[in-house]
Amino acid sequence: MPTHESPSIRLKTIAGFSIQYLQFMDHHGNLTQAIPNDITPETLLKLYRAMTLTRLFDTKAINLQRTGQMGTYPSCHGQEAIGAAIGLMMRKEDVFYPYYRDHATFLLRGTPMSDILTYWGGDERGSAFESQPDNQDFPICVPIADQCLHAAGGAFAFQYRNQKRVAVTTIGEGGTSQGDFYEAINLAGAWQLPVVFVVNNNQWAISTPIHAQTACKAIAQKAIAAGFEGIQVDGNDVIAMIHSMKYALDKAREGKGPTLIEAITYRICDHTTADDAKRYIPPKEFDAAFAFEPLKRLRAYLEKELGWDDTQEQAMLKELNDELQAIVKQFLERPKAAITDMFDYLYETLPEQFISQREELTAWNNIND
Ligand SMILES: Cc1ncc(C[n+]2csc(CCOP(=O)(O)OP(=O)(O)O)c2C)c(N)n1
Repeated sequence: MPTHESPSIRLKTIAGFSIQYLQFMDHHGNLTQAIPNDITPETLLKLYRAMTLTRLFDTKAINLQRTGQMGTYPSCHGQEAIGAAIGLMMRKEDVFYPYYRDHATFLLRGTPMSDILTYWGGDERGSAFESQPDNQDFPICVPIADQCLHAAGGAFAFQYRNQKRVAVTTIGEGGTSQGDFYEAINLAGAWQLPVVFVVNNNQWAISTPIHAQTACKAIAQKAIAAGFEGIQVDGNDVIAMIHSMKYALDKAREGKGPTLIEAITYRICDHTTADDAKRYIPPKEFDAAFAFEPLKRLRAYLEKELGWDDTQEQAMLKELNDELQAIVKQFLERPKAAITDMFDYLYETLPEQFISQREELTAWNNIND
């Protein structure tokens, strides 16, 4: 990088930074360093189960969309380790400010997955978590980066009230180009808020590749500009993900401020069901990324270290498929929301032009019902 310095001009260094990268397990499921003692076989089996169910859920959700039973859906194929680690490590009293690729987190936080399908079915009741009156997690946020501001605000409330709670928010690497993200990290740093920013760096923001998105070497370095720690983690290594989540959550709970975790992964799927990634991702690059995905390596590790075998795998798959069927049944059997809801809850008094639209829609619905 060019600098001001020249043989005749000397400058004094007043700050510098480095970004560290964490990995415990490579893509063959081999350890690259010893794993921390608090990560037990039970924990890893729980994660494996949750990540597998997330993958089945994902496939099912795409099928529901393709058969006209659900709306647009963003897959998290190949990115399950990120969401699973967040969901496992957050405490109940913490609050989650999600973006739209966090199905594994919802699963592990005990959110009814039929609510998530309801949401993607275009029905806002899916965000209400009606069966969980204590659930304070925020709704899925599709407008890019808004959720980071909500998380900073929530974290300020926890700090102000002296509560030992942490706000956790997620965002894609592309989303970190948005102003709202910078405003949120700036506030988090200035006030040392108890918030964790997890960036799902899946290399693509729809069709924009990371190299066109930013000149930064690492997204994690954006935290340095805001005055707090940023770390880069192998986001397909669930062990590294849970370790870094634990670190960041403990730190925030102890009043030691925010952390940004950049989770490196790859989007081995379309952006959403409304996209066709084949039109812009080079096939070789796309296919090569499958070798690094998180489930395959965790299974390889479990086979080597815990003797996980095919009989156990098949038994687990049977249970998970039954669980999934129950989720889908609950979603499909939920009575439909009234078609007029979109008019009835936005304004106190419906503006003139919408009154006739509401009537027209009601008449159309009566004919087609
Ligand atoms: C404010 C805003 N601008 C544009 C969009 C359209 N949009 C939806 S997803 C997306 C790309 C996001 O990419 P990234 O942040 O990398 O996350 P990823 O989807 O890859 O997980 C864009 C531009 C939006 N939802 N909100």
